[in-house]
Amino acid sequence: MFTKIISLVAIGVVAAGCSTGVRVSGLRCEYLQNPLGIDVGRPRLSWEMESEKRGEMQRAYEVRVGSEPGKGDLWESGKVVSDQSAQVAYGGKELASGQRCYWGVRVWDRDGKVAENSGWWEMGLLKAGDWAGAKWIGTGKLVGQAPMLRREFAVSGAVRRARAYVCGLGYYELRLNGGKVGDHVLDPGYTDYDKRVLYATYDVTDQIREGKNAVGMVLGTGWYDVHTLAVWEFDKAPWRAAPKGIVRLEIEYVDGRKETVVSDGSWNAGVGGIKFDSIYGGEFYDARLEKTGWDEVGFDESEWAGAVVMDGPRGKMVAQEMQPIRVTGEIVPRSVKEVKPGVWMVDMGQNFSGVPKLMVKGKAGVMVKMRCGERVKEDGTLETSQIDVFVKRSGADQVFQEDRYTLKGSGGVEVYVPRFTYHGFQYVEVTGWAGKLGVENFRGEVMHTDVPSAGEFKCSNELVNKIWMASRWAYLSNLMSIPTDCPTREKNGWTGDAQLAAEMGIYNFKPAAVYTKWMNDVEDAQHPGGDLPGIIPTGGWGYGKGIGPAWDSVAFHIPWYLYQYYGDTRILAEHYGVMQRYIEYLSANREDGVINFGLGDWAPYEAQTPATITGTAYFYRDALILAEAAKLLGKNEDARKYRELAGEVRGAFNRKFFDAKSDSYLSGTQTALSCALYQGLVPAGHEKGVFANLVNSIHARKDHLDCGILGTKYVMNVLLDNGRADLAYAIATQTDLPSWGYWIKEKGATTLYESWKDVDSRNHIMFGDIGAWVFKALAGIREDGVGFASVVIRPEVVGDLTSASATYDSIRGKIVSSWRLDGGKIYLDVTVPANMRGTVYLPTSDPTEVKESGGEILMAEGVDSMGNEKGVAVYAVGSGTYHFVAPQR
Ligand code: RAM
Repeated sequence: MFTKIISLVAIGVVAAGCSTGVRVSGLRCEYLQNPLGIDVGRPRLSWEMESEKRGEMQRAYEVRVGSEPGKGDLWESGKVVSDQSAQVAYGGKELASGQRCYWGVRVWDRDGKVAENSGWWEMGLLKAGDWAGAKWIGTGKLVGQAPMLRREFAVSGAVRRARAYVCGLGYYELRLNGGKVGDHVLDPGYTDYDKRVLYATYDVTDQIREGKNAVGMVLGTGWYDVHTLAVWEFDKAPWRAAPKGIVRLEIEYVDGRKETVVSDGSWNAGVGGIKFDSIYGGEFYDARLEKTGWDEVGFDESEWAGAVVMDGPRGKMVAQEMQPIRVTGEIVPRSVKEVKPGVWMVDMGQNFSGVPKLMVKGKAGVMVKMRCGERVKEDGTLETSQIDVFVKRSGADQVFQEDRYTLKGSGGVEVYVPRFTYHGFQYVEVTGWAGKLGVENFRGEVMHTDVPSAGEFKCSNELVNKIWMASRWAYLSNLMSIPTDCPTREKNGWTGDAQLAAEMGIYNFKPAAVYTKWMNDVEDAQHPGGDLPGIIPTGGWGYGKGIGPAWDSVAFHIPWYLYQYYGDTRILAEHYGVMQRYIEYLSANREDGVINFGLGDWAPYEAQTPATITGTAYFYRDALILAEAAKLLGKNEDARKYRELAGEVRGAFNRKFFDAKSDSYLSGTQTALSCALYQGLVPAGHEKGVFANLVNSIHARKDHLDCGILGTKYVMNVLLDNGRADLAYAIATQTDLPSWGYWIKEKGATTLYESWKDVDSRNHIMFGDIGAWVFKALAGIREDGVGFASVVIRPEVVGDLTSASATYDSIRGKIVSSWRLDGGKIYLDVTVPANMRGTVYLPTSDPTEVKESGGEILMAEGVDSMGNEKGVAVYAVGSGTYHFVAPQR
């Protein structure tokens, strides 16, 4: 990327007045904070070192793991001289099911000062035998009201600790003594239930009491029992069966006795208010059928039958080691209007994934219908034709994103939140209510996999801020235990969309645990011959030559990003076989050295790029990633073989598609040119020529993109990496077709769309890499090395921008880059966390005039990145906060 690297100088200057204490924070186990239910045998630990001191590094660490806080009886790493602070694998005694492990880490700084901190993790149920006695139970009925299962049990003494291990398919809600257990919704995460089934672990110590207790479970259909029409035939999924659940409660008394309560034939089964639930359709709830007190002691079960013991799913039970889906926020509607007599429209003001919440007071039997969607028609009513096409096409008489609530007439305000469905929507069309409705009657419950935020961004251009914000909403709306394409029409784990959005996700959130889980799903989905489906999980649809490498490459790119951004080599090791089988599959299916099948630059504007170009280019990148992974894993023979294969593919690619005379690639589109550059396929000496052609083709479009989802990611990154961030910025700030700004300005978008012309879904993330680009380009925060051992801060001062700032919570700690222009000067504030190095590229007209924190500057030199750029001062820095001031360029 940068051809001239400046010699490093160690910087150890202590800014006056700063505290110099060293601290350790951010302790994680398998990317999670103090997790319950880990079933990885050797969990990996990470922490962050903190210090205000410049140039601070971790000289050594020591990890102790014990059965009690402060003890090291399970493992002591000893003092390890290393700056490693992530992916440190537990190396002690074999751990048992349910075992609580307390760990502490100690770090030594450069002066030998020590800091420490502690955390814990708890093992899940490691062996199938741990579920002994627990049976899968339900009502045995395929379609009908949501099953409710209950049982009472006695607790004979003071409880020291209690755990609930639970899974309910498709979805469950577990209840104890009248209250919900945990805060998960739409649990468990979606998997191929024939391969793998996720269970959750809850600490229920506080919900259990001495004496009589009641446990209950409600089951939804979810992805396990798709009984309504689905886009890709999930109603025929091989795993499909009637809802069922399994529970194991483990109670430990203060006096050491242990007791377990398990789901079995002794439970009773009934039904209540949920009359219908469907992942696509919605939920119907009749409050008159509610069974008040069913989850409490003393409920009259005389009308309930015995629970039916059922065959369990075929998949193995594994711990759900990722953040669950939660309700993460509540939206107050912007307006509620009567658009036609009796037809009310609720405008949430934000497109998102979740469910509407209804709060009304009225007579028993009144049914309120809520249909959710992303658009309204001219007459003000709901428009769903862009998202319910597959239902309409089939002619099926089926509801879509529709919730119904029938009042019980309690006399008070009745509150209804659908439990076993979710929708993508901004608008809710409400009918069936005779009276007036207002903002006070509705809320929007925002739902998604609850990944912590990692990045914040802000700049002086409001449009760019809005695009960034829309990308975040689109990403989260499409993170529902798997990355999805849209929260409406499909809700599917489209691999191409996920592959393109992964870096955006990593810059903005902490999705490593979700991706780790989803890579298992990818592995589960692969055919023995290497073929991968376009949607994961799949019920069988999407194999063969229809989709192809641009989508399937997710099996390479996501593990590689986890390695690059978090230093995760285990993910490469674990899924090495998937990559290898896929590469062998592509090798066997090339024609004349190239790939002639699959999807290409999907959802283009006008220019069409042959899929053979982008597909073959992914083949090349994938072979290289595999070769690199092989090298890292010590498989040298494989490394050589796949590097050679990559070379062959590169040769074939250029032979077939490259015209050396014009420095162009077949079709000459922005996507073709940027693809060759982005994937590193351009023959040496021709990079500048191809790049010039790309720039010209962008100018020919009046500085607009003319790409689909693949080209959009390539063009923006290639421009940035070749010194034309200004042109990328011009593209990013357009407001006419095709552009992100068009969606924002013309359509009032609050999420990203599926198509430039806005004819499809309004909540796709596949054009979303812009949400990573703003961090890389405008704030200039770029990973440099592996796992942020070092960072490059290289803000691009472009266009009308007068300021930009971002923070990024990397695996090694928080990075800050913030700049502003003022009075002919550029002010740049940079924070590099302890245990990280950085290189700062400061744009200035005069590198000799740079001041830093009012003090002497340590090193400045012009850098030449493409042989045509001057006016950048470059500093090698250690950790610390730096305030640069320099003449504006
Ligand atoms: C659509 C999906 C997805 C895309 C595929 C090819 O059905 O919504 O975004 O990856 O097509």
